[in-house]
Amino acid sequence: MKTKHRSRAVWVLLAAAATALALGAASAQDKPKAAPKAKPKPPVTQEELRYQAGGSPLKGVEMHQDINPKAPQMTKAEFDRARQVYFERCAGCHGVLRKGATGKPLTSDITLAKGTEYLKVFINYGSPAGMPNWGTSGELTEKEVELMARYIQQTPPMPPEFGMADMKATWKVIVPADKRPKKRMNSYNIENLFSATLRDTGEVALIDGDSKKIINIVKTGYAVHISRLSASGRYLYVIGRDAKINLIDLWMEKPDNVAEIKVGLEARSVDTSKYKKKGFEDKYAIAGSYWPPQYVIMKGDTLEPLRIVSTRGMTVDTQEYHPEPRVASIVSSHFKPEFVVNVKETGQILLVNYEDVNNLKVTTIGAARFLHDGGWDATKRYFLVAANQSHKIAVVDAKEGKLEKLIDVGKIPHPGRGANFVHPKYGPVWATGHLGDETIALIGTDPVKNRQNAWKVVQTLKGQGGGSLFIKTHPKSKNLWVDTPLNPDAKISQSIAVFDIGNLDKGPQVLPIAEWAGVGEGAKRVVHPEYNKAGDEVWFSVWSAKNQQSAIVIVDDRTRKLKAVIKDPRLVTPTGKFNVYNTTHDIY
Ligand code: DHE
Repeated sequence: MKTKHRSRAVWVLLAAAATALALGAASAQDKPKAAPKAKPKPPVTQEELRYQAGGSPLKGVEMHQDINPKAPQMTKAEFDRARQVYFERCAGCHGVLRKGATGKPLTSDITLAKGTEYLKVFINYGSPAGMPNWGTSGELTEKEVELMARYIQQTPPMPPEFGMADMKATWKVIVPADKRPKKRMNSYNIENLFSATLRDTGEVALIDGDSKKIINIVKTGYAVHISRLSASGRYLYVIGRDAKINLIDLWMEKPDNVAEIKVGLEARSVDTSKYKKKGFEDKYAIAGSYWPPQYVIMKGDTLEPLRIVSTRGMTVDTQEYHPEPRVASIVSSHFKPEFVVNVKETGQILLVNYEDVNNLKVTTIGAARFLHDGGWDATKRYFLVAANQSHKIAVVDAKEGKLEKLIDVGKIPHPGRGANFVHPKYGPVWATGHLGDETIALIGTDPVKNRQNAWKVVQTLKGQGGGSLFIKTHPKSKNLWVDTPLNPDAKISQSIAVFDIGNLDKGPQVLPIAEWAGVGEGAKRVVHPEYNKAGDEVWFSVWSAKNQQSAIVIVDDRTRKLKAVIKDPRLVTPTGKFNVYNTTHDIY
């Protein structure tokens, strides 16, 4: 495929250029020392970098400078500036405490041994293993490169912890539960409402899926990330990267915030109790944080924090202590009163039984490192989650409470919640796209009637290219939609690939979604397909910069033709969209 060759060529060129520059510069400036070694692992792609190297809200948090006499001197002002750059550019890959995540560890025992000159070369020119060339790309000035080389030899500053008292101090019940409506006070078809992330304004747009009109724009946390629904579909939970959760009551005349809390300093995931049998419906909410590494169980209708549990612990493979294992995705079991909590850096999956929150029972399932996002199979018994840097999908049997299988897939799987459909040849499958390559892996999910295909990649499709984040279908649809918003080629990032489930071998049709939006200049990345309740429309975000026009494009699922475009000056940087019915019932 042309695209495949082009993206590969870009990576090879980048890697070769970085090697040549890094080695050349090292030999000129730093002769006696060994040049930075080329690691055997494949280079980090541009797609991956764009995804990981986002700013962290920790950049604004005050942290103590611990003076290490062996480290090069830094004034407080220099230290603070470098810390800000670190949390804006580096923490996503190297971790808050520099213990290493996608990127290498940068603890001071390692960096002090390398020395300032060596580190300057590394930061300036990057490395074929994936370190960006921060200096030569112009992202950092010469002065900043030198500053960062000194900074990473200091003892990593530790952000503060965030315990019960901190949470309670931020907790606000805006409308007490007994003052809320006793029945639905609006005439919206709530089940077909969409909560759309407005990433850079820290808001969600509540959009009526029937009329396509914006009902309300609700203020939420910083760089808001995802929305999830309570089991009844009444309450909407929104979490920002700053770990602020907003609880929105969809029964109000104009749905709006009724409670809020901050559960940490940085977070990505929230979910609610979905086990129906013992009255757990809408009873609890759970949120996981990146910093501090912990999860908290809250009262579902007020967000009152009840139990905080740390995720610090041992890695699944080398069984070493990890001080900052971030909580990635959380889903809620339909089989048991359990949350499935995925701990990224340790690779452990926790089944947290919430039957008695004062005596929590937690089953720890060893999977693989760098757990990220995932979803249920169609029966909702099995949870499939990407261990992204391990290039694997882990399958958990939520009924038996055990690891079912670890499956090798393509480079850096990124399913969102994945896509379930019945393959004409292999029976029920769940699909994931990849950030690091153009493939789409279809995994058999039926160990009863299609045993020979269960927990195997039964087919690999070729999409438009790497940089895929989300894949989607619907039980009523014959289409499989795959986005590629992080592909470096604008043609690919601005369009969508759609496969015919009945004839997957035919290859995809490509639809120019960004062009259909008619928004003029901009990055116009097409991201996150989401169905309406009926399963006959697919919604896409056309995601441009904050100061440029964005839009939501709605496609008729049967004809694959443009149905509507939502354009509004308030729709700033729309990314994820969450249909109330599909999110409540985990339909994807
Ligand atoms: Fe996400 C889900 C983490 C960047 C849009 N993202 C998730 C989940 C995690 C995560 C752990 C799973 C939550 C769950 O299911 O409980 N995302 C991260 C990051 O750490 C990362 C790489 C870097 C960062 O700085 O945050 C990151 N994510 C992004 C984006 O840049 C995206 C594309 C745009 C945006 O809005 O920020 C983005 N992430 C999303 C979306 C989902 C998501 C839309 C939910 C998908 C779904 O269908 O459930």
